[in-house]
Amino acid sequence: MGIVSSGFLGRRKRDVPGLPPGQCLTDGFPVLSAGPTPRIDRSDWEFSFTAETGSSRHWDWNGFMALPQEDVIADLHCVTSWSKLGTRWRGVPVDELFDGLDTDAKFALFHSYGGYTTNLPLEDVVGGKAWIVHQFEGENLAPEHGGPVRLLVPHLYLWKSAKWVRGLELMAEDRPGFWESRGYHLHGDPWREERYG
Ligand SMILES: Nc1nc2c(c(=O)[nH]1)N[C@H]1C(S)=C(S)[C@@H](COP(=O)(O)O)O[C@H]1N2
Ligand SMILES: [Mo]
Repeated sequence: MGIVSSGFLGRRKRDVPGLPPGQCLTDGFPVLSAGPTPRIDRSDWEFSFTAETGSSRHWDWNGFMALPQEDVIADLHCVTSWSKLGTRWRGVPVDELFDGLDTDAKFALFHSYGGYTTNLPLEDVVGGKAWIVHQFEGENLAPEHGGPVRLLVPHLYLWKSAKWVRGLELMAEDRPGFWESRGYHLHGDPWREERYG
């Protein structure tokens, strides 16, 4: 008597460790941008952090590079269904931007050069879960992938990792960003397939 497991073929791909449901592996690094690539010189680049109280802090390139840096190995998961495992980045933990700041805010909105935005619960960007990165695989981050710096939030779908990031705004109430106001999920956990709605 033959025993046929109906899920056998499909299961092989899904059983790759680190690959969330509905995702396929890629060795390439697709570029997904909603508009043209902004070109920002490091000498012109500035990052602004505004708290829900209205108080703000700013970093220019040298100030940002003087913050503590970390090397990060991360798996990337795009909602369009590709995943890329084991990528290497270097940058500043988002936690460092909060140094000495006491906040009651529950949500964050990141702003990019070019106008892109993305919203996240604050608990998803602090506690060692998110970085503002300027190197990919040991090289300066290429403009099409978000250089000079992008946000990296690897535990959520990649649309949350805002390229060309230039600001962080803390909010008492949640406000949808670019893709979130066009039907993408407010949270975006790839392990729960929080893709849309
Ligand atoms: N500023 C900005 N950031 C962005 C985007 C964008 O269009 N503009 N696209 C998002 C989406 S949908 C994805 S999947 C990733 C793609 O990053 P990559 O082009 O480096 O692969 O960037 C995210 N960050
Ligand atoms: Mo995406």
